[in-house]
Amino acid sequence: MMHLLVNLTGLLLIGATVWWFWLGPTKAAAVVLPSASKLEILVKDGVYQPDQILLPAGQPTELIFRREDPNPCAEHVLFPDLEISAQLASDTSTRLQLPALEAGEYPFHCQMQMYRGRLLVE
Ligand SMILES: [Cu+2]
Repeated sequence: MMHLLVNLTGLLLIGATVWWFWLGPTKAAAVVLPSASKLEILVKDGVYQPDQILLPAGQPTELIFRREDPNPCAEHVLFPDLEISAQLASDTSTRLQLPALEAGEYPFHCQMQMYRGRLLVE
C-alpha cells in the first residue's frame, strides 16, 4: 500500500512538471527589437513576455523588466552566459544594460528556472 502511494505521488509530480513546461503558460512569440534598442519585458504569471527576443549583434541593449508578480520566484533574473543578474522589485521597472553581443543564443531565467527566456542575437 505504501509503495502504491509513493508511486502515485511520483506520477503526480511528473504530471505537474509536464504541465508546467509543455502545457502550462503559453510561450510569447519572438519580438524583434526595434532600432531604439530598448525593450520592456513583463514578468507575470510565470512567464516573461516576450520570452524570445531577437537582437542585432554588436549593439548594446537596454532591457526593462517590469515585475508584476509578487512571487519571490520572480525576484531575480540571471543571464548565466553573460554573468549578468538583476534583482527585480515588485511592481517596478528595473533597467538592465546589456553589452554589445556576438551572434548566438543567450538564455535567461529566474533562480529556479521557472521563468525562462532567450535572447537570439544575429
Ligand atoms: Cu523562479
